[in-house]
Amino acid sequence: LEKIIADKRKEVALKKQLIPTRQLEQSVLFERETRSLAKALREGSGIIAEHKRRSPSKSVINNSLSVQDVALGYETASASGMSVLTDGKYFGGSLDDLLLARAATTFPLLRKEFIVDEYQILEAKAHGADAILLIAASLTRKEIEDFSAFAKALHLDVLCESHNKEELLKSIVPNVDMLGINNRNLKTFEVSIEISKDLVSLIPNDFVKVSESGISSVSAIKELQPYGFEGFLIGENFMKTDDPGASAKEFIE
Ligand code: IGP
Repeated sequence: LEKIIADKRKEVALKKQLIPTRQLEQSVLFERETRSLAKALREGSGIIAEHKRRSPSKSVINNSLSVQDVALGYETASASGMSVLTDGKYFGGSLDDLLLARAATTFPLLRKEFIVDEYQILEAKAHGADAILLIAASLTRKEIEDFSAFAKALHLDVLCESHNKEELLKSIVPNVDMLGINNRNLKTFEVSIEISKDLVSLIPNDFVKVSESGISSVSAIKELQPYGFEGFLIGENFMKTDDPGASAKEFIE
């Protein structure tokens, strides 16, 4: 994770020089009215289905699908929203993926990225996102406060993810809408949904509670719901199949 963050800081510094914020703010999508992912989770299936080509822990998951088809499949399956990984180096994603997912659908989109700078929040908005992810492990409380306030001012929802008590307590910030518990340790890649169960009691009720990663069965969701989880972020389980939309549909029905 430290390496990813260090690379990301360099990447953002370079992009800032090439594409000024003014240019992002002038994009057509900057005018679009966003849709709340938090609200969609509360009112719908609760599934956030992810577009994920590869990952540091699994290498290739799926490299042969078009992001538009995946997006449309997820929307048709009644997912509450979609998470689009935009990191290139470690996940094989891009901001173009976000743009194409936006072009294909109208449901809420989450920009899944390692956010270290407000600039990336402007990029998210300019490429059609409705929500951003903040990763507590790599941010200070002050950064979580500042980035979430910045996102709110752009009418973007904020999902802040943690993996342990310290990170979670740091994430309880008024402008955060959804608190995610990542069942995967981003440092060791170990996964267990018990992490969600262990930490959930620390989350105040005004946040939408989201369990992330390693969810591969409907029974896991049934197990987590009584703990108050209303959102479930699922990537690999859908993306490893030839038709992620159809897998999501089966799962949601
Ligand atoms: C999805 P999975 O195990 O269903 O593919 O996990 C999602 O939770 C995972 O991709 C993720 C992630 C992240 C990726 C959660 N937090 C932060 C990159 C960065």
